[in-house]
Amino acid sequence: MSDTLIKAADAAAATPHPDFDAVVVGAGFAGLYALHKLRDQLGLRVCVLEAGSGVGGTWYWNRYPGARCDIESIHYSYSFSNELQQEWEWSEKFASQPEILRYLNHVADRFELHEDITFDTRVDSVVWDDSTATWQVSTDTGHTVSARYFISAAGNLSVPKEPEFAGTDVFTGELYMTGKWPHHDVDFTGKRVAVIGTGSSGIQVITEVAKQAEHLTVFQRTPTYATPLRNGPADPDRVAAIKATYPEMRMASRNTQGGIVFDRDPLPSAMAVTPEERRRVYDDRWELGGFHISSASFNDIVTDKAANDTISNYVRERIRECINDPALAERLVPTTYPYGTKRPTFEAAYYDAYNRDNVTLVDVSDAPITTLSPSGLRTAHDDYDFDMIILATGFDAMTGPLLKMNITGRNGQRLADKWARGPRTFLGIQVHGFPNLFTITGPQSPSVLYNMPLAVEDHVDFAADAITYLCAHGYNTIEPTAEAEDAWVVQNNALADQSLLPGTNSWWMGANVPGKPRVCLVFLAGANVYRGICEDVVNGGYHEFSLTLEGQPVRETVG
Ligand code: N01
Repeated sequence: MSDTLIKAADAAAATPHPDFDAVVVGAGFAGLYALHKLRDQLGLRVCVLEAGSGVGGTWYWNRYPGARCDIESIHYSYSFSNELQQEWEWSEKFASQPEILRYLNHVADRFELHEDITFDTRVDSVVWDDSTATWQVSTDTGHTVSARYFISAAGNLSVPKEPEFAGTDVFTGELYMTGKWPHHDVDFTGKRVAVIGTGSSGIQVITEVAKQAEHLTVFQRTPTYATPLRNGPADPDRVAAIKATYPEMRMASRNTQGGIVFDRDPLPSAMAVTPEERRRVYDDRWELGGFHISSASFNDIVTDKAANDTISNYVRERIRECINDPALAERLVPTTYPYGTKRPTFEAAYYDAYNRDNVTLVDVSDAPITTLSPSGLRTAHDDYDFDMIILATGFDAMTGPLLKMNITGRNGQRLADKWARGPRTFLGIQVHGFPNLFTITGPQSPSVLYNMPLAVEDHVDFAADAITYLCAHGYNTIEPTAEAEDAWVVQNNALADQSLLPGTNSWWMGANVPGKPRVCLVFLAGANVYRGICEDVVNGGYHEFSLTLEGQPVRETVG
């Protein structure tokens, strides 16, 4: 625990003033920028609490072999400092986890952020105290600090999903989770390894483990539609061209749906062109790699089933071409859900792994894994022995990180109770009944469908603007009205219903965690539309919010 937190906790009992103006949870992309923005630009007293022993957030925890970002580095980086974006050099088109972690450490050093971060400290209770208009933030180290503003920068994919099978404590071999990978080297040489899960994490780790393990067995419940990433060394000419107009490029990116300017613009509809033209577009985006195929082909592939069939069939056909054994290929081809209704995955030699003699695919869609055993695992059909098991089974996404902190708002209302049937927010950043709580890239914002560094900058800027507004008017608290929140929830659900997403069991829909409410967790109209809505709210003087001065409402609000 840092001296700052101990001193603040000691002083807490003695003073009615909050220990900090703002407590920020998490020191990943969002928390680092929040600290810089609130401390260095607004002049607030800020404390960052971080469960890990270093900065990096998702890039600190997900250090499994093969971990790499599938958004181009030149986009997947901060834009808030032109000096920073000019001076940092990415070595590859798509950065690996170690390089992103080096970048985030560089940012923390460059902006002197470490000194206000308390590491190895997990927030386990956050309670609003109406009498002092402060949040009381308690940690697993036994300390409580108070703050006027509570900023969750705890991430969207930071709580690994609880295994759906029993026995993780009885397996006597080595057990790993991609989302909590150890800091020591893991040697797969000569080992019989199992990987469970074939999402983004699974396909990256499978690709690497296949090259080393004596034998790799992949347990697949649902095949993925993986398309080529096409990584390579950063192209100096392309980098120079982007850096020459970086601020303009960032602004253009923010005005797109997903926060990335692609090499191609998407066409309006897959159904408005001939089959030959469609094929030409898909082939072209396939060759370009990464998100080009999903985000820069046709605009209606996740809203129109007939349009979707064209891309789903195209990707299926291309997957078949990658696998030598036609029967095995059929087991790797997704058939039960439309392309793009789960988060797209990108591969480099993932399918090649299945052409190796040391890799076996086990389909557990009909015969689920029931338990790990002392020597391996058991499905409804068979027993398997392993030296190592790797869980790549995903996350309790979006709401999990917030609910895990046990947040209690006004009148003792628990966030977990309020969200029992799914999240309720306004703009995905504030919650009625939870004053001065800001959820960076929270549920019902574009979040994971918006290039994350830009998404976190926009949200932190929104929070900073709201705090500045409060300070300028002498107000104590801000929270959305119930009416504004209701309307936002309705709008989110209506957008989801206009898409193909609700029909698929994805983490976007909360459907990967048994018992979790099935509701779309992401605002689907695009970052550009969302930014326009936020701008109107700010320019309109926060009319969708209740504001208080010394505990008294300062105006009757409109919904
Ligand atoms: O998790 P997932 P992830 N028995 O939920 C399977 C980001 N990310 O960690 O589909 C058997 O996608 C599950 O099967 P099913 C990215 O946003 C980005 O891979 O539920 N299998 C699925 O195959 C991504 O979307 C990058 O039927 C079980 C897998 O486990 C998000 O993180 C890299 C099972 C989970 O896939 C999450 O990705 C990594 C069970 N009981 C992550 N339970 C890049 O930028 C679950 N599964 C490249």
